[in-house]
Parts: sequence; C-alpha cells; structure tokens
Amino acid sequence: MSAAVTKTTASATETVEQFDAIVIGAGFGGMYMLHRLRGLGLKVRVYEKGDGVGGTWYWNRYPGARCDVESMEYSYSFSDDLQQDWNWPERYGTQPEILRYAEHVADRFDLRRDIQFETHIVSAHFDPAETLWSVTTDKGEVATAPFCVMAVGNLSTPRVPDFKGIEGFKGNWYHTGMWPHEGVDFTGRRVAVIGTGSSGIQMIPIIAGQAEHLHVFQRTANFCLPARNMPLDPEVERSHKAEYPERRRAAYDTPFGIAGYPPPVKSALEATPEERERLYEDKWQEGGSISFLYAYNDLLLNAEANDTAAEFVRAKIRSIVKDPVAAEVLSPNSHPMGTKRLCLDTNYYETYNRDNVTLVDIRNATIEEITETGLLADGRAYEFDDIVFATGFDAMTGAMREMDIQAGQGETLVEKWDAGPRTYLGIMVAGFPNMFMITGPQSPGVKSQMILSIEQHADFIADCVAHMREHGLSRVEPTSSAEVDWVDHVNQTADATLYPLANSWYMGANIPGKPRIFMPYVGGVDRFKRKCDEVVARGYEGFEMT
Ligand code: N01
Repeated sequence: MSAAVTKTTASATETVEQFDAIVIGAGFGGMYMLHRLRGLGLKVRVYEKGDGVGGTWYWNRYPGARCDVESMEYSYSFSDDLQQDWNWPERYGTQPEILRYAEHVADRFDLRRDIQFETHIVSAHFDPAETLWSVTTDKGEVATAPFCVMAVGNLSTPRVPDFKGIEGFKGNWYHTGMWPHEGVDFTGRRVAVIGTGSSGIQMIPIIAGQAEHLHVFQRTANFCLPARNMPLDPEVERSHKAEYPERRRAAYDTPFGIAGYPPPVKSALEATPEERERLYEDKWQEGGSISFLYAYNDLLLNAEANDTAAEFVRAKIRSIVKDPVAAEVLSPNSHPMGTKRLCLDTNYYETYNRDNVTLVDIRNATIEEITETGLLADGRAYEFDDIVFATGFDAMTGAMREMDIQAGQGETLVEKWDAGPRTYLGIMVAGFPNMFMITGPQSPGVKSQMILSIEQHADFIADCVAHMREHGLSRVEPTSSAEVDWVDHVNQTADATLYPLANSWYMGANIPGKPRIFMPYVGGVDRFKRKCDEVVARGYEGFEMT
C-alpha cells in the first residue's frame, strides 16, 4: 500500500510519501532486496545517491578496476535464466562489465521504476508510536514505511585523508571511489598515487603505462598474488553453467561462500619445506586468493604457519623486482599474510622495474602537506600534475554513521556504536526496530563472495517480513541478550585468528579516532548460514516480534 499525505507544519507544507518498505542504496544488495520485497506484494521505494544502479561498481571506475572473485561466482543466483543467459568474457569481471550486468538486472527485473536516483538520505527516524520509519532526503523530501533496509554498502564512504593544503593544489586530484565517469587520461603527466591497497595495486600498472612519471607513496606494503586473468574458456563456462544450481548450494557450505576448492586438511607446519614450496608455487601459478589461502588449514590461525606463506611471497617479490631496495620496501612484514585483504594483481611488482616509476616509502614518514604543485613528504618536495588518492574507505560502518539514525528517545546509532558496531547477526540492531542491514558489520559479508551473502541476507529479511505479515506482527527487534551473545561470538571468533594483528580497515584502523574492533564475522559463511537457519527454525530466536 502506498499513498502521499500532505502535512502542514509551522515552517512548511510537506508531502510525505508512504511505502511499505524503504531501501537505502541501489547496489547489488538494494536491487535484490527490492526484487524480493516487491515479490511479497510490498510497495517499495529505493533511494540511491548515484544516477544509476551498481553501488561499488558505479562509483569505482578507476583504471584497472576489476573484481577479485571469479566472474562465474560473482553474480546473482536467484534467477537461473539470468545466470544461464549472461556471458562473462573473462575469468574476473572488469568494472564496466559488472556495471553492465547490474544495469541488465535492473532492466530485466524492471527495478528502476521503484528507485529514486540522485538522492541521498540524510536521516532515518523511527516513530515507536506509529511503528514507522521516516527518512529525509538531501532535497528535504520525507517518506515513511514500517520497514527500512540499509543496503548502503561496506566500502561506500571514500576517505580522502584531511591533508593540510589539499584545497590549494593547482593540479587535479582524484579518489578511486569517486572516479570521473568520463575517465582520466594520464598520458604524459606527472602523477602521484597515494595508497597501495587493492585499488592502488590495480591502477598502478595502468597509470604507469600512461604517465610520464609515476610516484607511488606506500605506507604499508601489501601481499599481492597474481590474478592470472584470462579469457573465460567456453568449456569452463559451459560446465560451470551446467552445475550452477548445485554449485551455488555448495557455496553455502564453505567459509568464503565459493565452492569448488577442496578444504585444506593439513597444517603448514606438518609439511616439509619442499612440499610447501611446491604447493605454494602451484597456487601462485593458478592465481587467485582462495586457492592460496586453502593451501593449509592454519594459515590464518597460526603465525608460524602463516610466515611460511608470507616468506614465499616475499621471495617472489625479490625475484621479480630488480632493485633490491624497492623489493625490500615492497615486501610486507608488518602483518600476517591475509589479515589485510589479499590483493590480486596483474603486473604489479613488474611495474617497479619501469624507469618511469618511483616508489616512495612513507612507512616512517607522513605526507606532511599537499602543496600548490605537489606534496611534501619526509621533508622533501615532490611536484605533480595529478594526485590519485587510493586511500580507501570508512569501511563497514561509515555510510550508516554518516546518516542521522535514531529510534525514539533512545541512543542514536552513532552513540550506540561509539565503541564499535553492535548488532545481531549483522542484520539488525537492538533498539532500532524494523531496521535491517544487508551485509552489515558482524556478518560475513566482506569476508565472503559478497553477492552470495547479499542474497542470503536479503532472503532472511524478506522471509522475516513475510513471516510477520502472515502472523499479523508489525514490529521486530533483536533482544539485547541475543545481541550481546552475538557480539561476543564475533569477537571470540576473530580473536582465535590472526586477523586482529593487522592495522586493517576490518579493524577500523585506517580512520583516525575510529574504535579498533574487528568488524566482520570470520566464522565463515557456512556457520553463519546454519546459525541463521536455526534462528528461523526456532521461531526467530533472539528476535522479539510484537
Ligand atoms: O583501500 P585500502 P582500497 N597516507 O584501505 C593507504 C575492496 N576492493 O580502496 O595500509 C598514506 O585497502 C593505506 O595505507 P595503510 C577490497 O575489499 C576490492 O585499496 O593504512 N597512505 C593503504 O595502502 C579492499 O580491501 C577490489 O598503512 C594512506 C591504502 O591507502 C577494499 O575495497 C578492488 C593514508 C588504502 O587501502 C579497500 O581497498 C578495490 C595516508 N594518510 C577495492 N591513508 C577488488 O575486487 C590511507 N593510506 C579487486
């Protein structure tokens, strides 16, 4: 049911649009949520900041942007016709291909008619008396609905560090997560890239091929594995498609939500050095990160085991990069391998053998300021035409913390999450009834094949809404004790691994002042899905429905 009512307040007459559900964000999460809720007969409005669908793949248009999950996996499973019809040309999808896919899905399922583009939600307030969420847009429009779903993305709040002097820079500057739609040609230009995470590592080889000179400012060396991208073999595609439904089901029984990799059964420390070398070499040649992390069962649990893999990669770097000083700087030694997101590269280390590329080690120095003509780091002035910030995102909680979210007289979400996110299953927050999150903090989202987790969460949410409607219930909220238990479980699970040892965005460590707490659930998609299924089987255990 939907309607528009006109309210007269002291200051103005405002039209309030009414829906059954409001979804914020039209990336892969918001699109599928819309499809599911509409399937229940609900009148849904999706609000999207961009002027098109696709979320991450709409914004991150930097050169070389490509998914690090294989294209046959990184796609929706909810429609077999869709997955059979769509053809991915390469092993890993490029940003333009994935965006085309998102647009195709939007058209194929007629999603656009319920999406309001170029609209940023600034606040979401819950009225307990009416059991209604009321959202306000940046244009001052107001809409209400009993249910509100945050499909705002985990890496959707780009972070440009507040470098002194940035406003005075006379050249151009860019952030990977806000890339100009028309693209950027760096031919013949003097360019700086700041940051060597997944985004930086993908773009550096391409910018190096265009620029007159490229300086890369590296604060922390990352572990990169070869992607080994290639055209998708038609036979691989055919056999994968023939088994799609079974493969998708099997993916839910794996930690990362990707089937087809036999789970490791042995510790790295049980293998001889020669055995390990052979296995790591095979994985290196195969390309991709899952296969490598699956070499042994304790690479993310035991520091000594991890170091065998880390040393293998460091030796590879030394063998590829000709300048021994640069090789040393590029060799990660401040965190266990895999505790920051592993990067997949194409010619990344080789790029440092080019004459027009200079690596600047800022591990023990900061970028002091951006000047009119470049930047000052470690007391030295550098001059550039263009500066590219590949400095990442206020991850996992950034987009929701930017919004004014409150429910009645209680804490705002920002206050509630002051010491780090607290959720039940990464799907709901106690004290915020009828507000759901897709792949929120404390879910396995970012540690899994995202689209699979998105579908699982959106299905959980849609099924919950359907259950409530069927039983005449209007309000759902996790109990405080279920939330406390889940937060404890998420923390204990992370603490049993090496993950908290890295200063990663998983820990909030890239944002000054952000609480340091490991935010994703690393118990695996398999355990998480089982837990969610049990919760439902036990009548939505841990949720209070009235
Ligand atoms: O961001 P990041 P990203 N001065 O946070 C450095 C996904 N993704 O956009 O490590 C100097 O990883 C920072 O240094 P440090 C993927 O999940 C996926 O690259 O904090 N340097 C780091 O080197 C990924 O993990 C794909 O010491 C500063 C870099 O900037 C996530 O998005 C592709 C700095 C930021 O790295 C984020 O990746 C791209 C400062 N003040 C992204 N501040 C694929 O699917 C930050 N840095 C392949």
